[in-house]
Amino acid sequence: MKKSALFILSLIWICSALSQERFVARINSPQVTDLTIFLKTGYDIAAFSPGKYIDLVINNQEFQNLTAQGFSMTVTQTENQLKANLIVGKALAGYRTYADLYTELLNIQAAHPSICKLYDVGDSRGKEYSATAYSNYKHEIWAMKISDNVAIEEDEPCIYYMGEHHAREPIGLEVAMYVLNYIVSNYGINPSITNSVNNKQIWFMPLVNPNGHKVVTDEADVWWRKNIRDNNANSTIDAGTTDGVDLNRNYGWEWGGAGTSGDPTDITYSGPYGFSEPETVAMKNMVDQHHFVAGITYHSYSELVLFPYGYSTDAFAPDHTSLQALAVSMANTIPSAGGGYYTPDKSSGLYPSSGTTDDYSYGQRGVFSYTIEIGTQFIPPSTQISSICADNLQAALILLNRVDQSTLTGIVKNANTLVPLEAQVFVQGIDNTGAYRAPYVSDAGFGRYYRMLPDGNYTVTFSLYGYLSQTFTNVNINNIAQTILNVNLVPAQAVTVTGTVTDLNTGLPMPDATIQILNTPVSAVTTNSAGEYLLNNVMEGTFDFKVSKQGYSTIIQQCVVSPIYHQFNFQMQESTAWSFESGTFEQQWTFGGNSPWVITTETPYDGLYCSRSGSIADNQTSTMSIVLNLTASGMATFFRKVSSEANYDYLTFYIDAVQQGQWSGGAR
Ligand code: 0X9
Ligand code: ZN
Repeated sequence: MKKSALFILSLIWICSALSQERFVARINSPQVTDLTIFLKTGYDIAAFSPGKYIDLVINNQEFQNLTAQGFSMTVTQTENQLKANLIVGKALAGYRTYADLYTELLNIQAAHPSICKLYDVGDSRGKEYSATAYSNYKHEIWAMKISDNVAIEEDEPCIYYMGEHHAREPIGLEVAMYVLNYIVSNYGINPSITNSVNNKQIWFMPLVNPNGHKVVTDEADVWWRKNIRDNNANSTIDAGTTDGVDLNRNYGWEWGGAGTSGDPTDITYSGPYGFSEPETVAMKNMVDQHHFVAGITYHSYSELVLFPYGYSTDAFAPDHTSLQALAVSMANTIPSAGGGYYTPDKSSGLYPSSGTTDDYSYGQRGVFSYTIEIGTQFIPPSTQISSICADNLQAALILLNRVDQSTLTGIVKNANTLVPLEAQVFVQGIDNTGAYRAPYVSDAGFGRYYRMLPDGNYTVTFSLYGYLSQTFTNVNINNIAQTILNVNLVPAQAVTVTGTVTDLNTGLPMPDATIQILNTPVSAVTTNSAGEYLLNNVMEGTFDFKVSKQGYSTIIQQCVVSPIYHQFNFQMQESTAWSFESGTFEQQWTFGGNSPWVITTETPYDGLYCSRSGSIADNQTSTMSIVLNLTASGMATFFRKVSSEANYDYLTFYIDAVQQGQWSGGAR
């Protein structure tokens, strides 16, 4: 009796272990809509090659469900195969462990102290936890800088190479280390490399996710992708996807948007807020502190060279043309397993995902940042590591050298004191195109800027509050060399700006209207009882004035302030306006659909609050309406921000049930 009970117990255990075991299943020649379905239903998408295949990490139950739904699938990578491929230990010509990496970095630094310096750029998540489960996870994030005068921040462009955000993608660490070793060992031998080391600052962050890497190299879970944030606060590293944040969803650019999950147990969990994880903060600090112009973050797999933006198919980078050109030239050098070469694509072409390294790096700092999806499987057999690395070298060197031509560069200084200035460098035809990117500015330390552009002639404007702007026309950019344009900005004069605000309909002066000069340090003022305002110490220049008052339409108007013109009058039109600044909805609003709208502090147009649609699933709606009894005709306007699946999910605006407008994707 006892024996059979034991037997049954162990049988059940084996069955559940088998059904829980995950593997990669491939759907060949998928329909365009298939990927959308898997993205929406929260599947773990291993890879996607447009038109060719979708790979999913699933278990037996999911395999059966999908087969029942009519998908024809083949298993391409089993857990045992991953483990067999994963020969661990550098001594075995396998994948580096954290310890291998650290020892090697120290050795490289010791052997080449004049050009290599190792920096501890932050703690891993595991280092913060005290529970015993984390005692072997006290890893640091290491960054190696390679340059002459390596201990000094020089006036030279910085380039980065990062490896392994995702734990199950250890080939990224290998490729980053291969490029590092190649550069170090060719210094003083290969003139091009010597030149790059002398005139650039090259940063390697080969292992972004050391905790996750350990989970994989220990074979505790070879499917691990995220870091090891203790989501359920139980002080242990839970099997499956319960713990961890997807580090490539945790960057603070369009954080939490398309292609991310707010559910901690999901494989693409973006974390509680942007930059919540120490690993991404380490990278943020790097990008904020050094003058990067280009970088690669290595992932696997799909044989792709991806460039920003990735958060929406509709959001094109202002630098799209030159970003794409560089992706094409890199991709054309990396041989694909099935013949041909890697495919260059805008990141969202793979699938839209938000909060990624590249979108932050490019969006915030204008860095030409790329994701290279290496190979055709998560963990290629260790025997293939060296050839895969060698195949990726040339692309890394092309990126390294991009800034040497088809680039506008120079230093911006104060014309009187020659102190370097952090000035905006605006290129017509580039910066006024595409989706939002933070204005490109020269660095504070040297006043240096780099603009990598398509060849041609440009009009470029240099501006900084407190200085007179300067515009240069016919600035020629070519592939022979850099174009150098040093600019000395002349300090502007301070003037007193005055004016009046009146009611458009009555002509009467308007007290208590607020006047702001946007994007300047000038403090806002309000009009007095005669509708007059006065702003002291405004520097001459061209600015957007914002005039607002409760019950009136806000005015945003460009004004050119100079010692001659410094009086600006405004007329405001009465309107019924809602800005949700009380933090709750006024009672006139009604809600419908599957989920009501909510008041949030996320991305308000002005003030602290705005209204956001409720979270909904497929074929659901979230509506917000108001009844207005108007005595005269008028205009209805609103500010909106849309982040949805382009051409599938829409924000729609109706008046009296007649559709007035519709927006989808990343449209603003
Ligand atoms: O999903 C990711 O983070 C990357 N793929 S991976 O299979 N290595 O996980 C791709 C990120 C590229 N960016 C976008 N698709 N937006
Ligand atoms: Zn990845």
